[in-house]
Amino acid sequence: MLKRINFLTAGESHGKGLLGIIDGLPSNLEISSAYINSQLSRRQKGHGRSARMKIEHDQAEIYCGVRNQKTSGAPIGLIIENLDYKNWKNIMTPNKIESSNKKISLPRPGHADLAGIQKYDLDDIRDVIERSSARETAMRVGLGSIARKMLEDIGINVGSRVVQIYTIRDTSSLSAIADIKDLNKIADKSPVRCLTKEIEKEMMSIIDESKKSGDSIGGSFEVIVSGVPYGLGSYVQWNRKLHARLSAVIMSINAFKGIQFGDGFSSCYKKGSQVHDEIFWKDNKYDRGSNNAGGIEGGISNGQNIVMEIGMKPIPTLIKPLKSVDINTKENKLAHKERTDSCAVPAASIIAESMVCIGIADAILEKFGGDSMEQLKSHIKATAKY
Ligand code: EPS
Repeated sequence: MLKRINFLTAGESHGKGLLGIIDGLPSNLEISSAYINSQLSRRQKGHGRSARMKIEHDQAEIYCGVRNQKTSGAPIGLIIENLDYKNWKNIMTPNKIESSNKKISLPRPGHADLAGIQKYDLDDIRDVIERSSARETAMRVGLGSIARKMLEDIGINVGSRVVQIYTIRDTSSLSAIADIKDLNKIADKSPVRCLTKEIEKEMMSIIDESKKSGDSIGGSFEVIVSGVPYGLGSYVQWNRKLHARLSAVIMSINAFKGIQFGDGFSSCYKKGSQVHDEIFWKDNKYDRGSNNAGGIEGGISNGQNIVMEIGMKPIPTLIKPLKSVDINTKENKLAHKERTDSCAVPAASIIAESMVCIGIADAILEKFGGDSMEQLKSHIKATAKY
């Protein structure tokens, strides 16, 4: 559902590394590896990650499309090396595997394993694990950070914070944060990206408990976009509606189970008079008094912050595995287990931000056009309404 931007990723979790291409961004956008890497390091943090994150120090090499720290308008290619590859060379080699190759035959419930081997006629679940792994999301953050930089340069900021882990919910509102630009600075200081200190402690201890018992837990987080002008997306055609387009890019992220805009599901169980944001005229512009709609009405941005809550399921690799069936013998056994994260919700919030950056950048380019940053900025200056 992207109109102007295309992107692709490739790479396996324990292979040589990840490749990514993003196409359709304007020329003369200033971008550096340091900027991309600062976003990659945000994704690597979070209480509940596995020891893998101690091995990896994700750094993107800008392979093409950027010269002298400026985009040229050409497709931009990134490479992120997997430092863990050195420990997996014998298994992940594209050449004939010479060492003993122990195939994985016990699919994990909740993972792509069983459906994946059926679909691709594979006899080793390793082939499914490697590409369906959330390792791929490192590249989403890499590519998304270039879109993020474009948005920042035109006054749009994307931030997030964790609101729930397992049963522990942070009900604090964001009203204390005057500028969404500051949200990440505050949330990033917390090991679970939670804004309330006491709840943060509870979230961390529930992650520790779950890890100790060999289990995993999920949760949810809010993503907020500020500085959005009126008119991104449209009501005139199904595939131009902004919330549908954002949902498509967000729901493509591993383990995400649902998304709601503004008051979302809770608004569905209230009366219209309790839900819809009334319209006022204040200081020479429209004012809404509330933002239950989450910044999108009729599939169009309405000048308010775009607010989404996104839910992630517990990771399916369990240290204390669930029941499964051996794909060769059909015997009942326990599912495959290997090193895993016990909770990746804080990291998932960064990945969601990155996909939102791509979705919003795409809608901005669709509405305002332009092949260079100069053209984009002058089109925005001439026609954008806030
Ligand atoms: C993942 C399992 C873990 C995570 C991995 C995703 O990897 P490993 O099996 O190597 O310990 O650490 O996430 C990443 C490597 C990453 O960069 O996010 C999975 O099964 O999806």
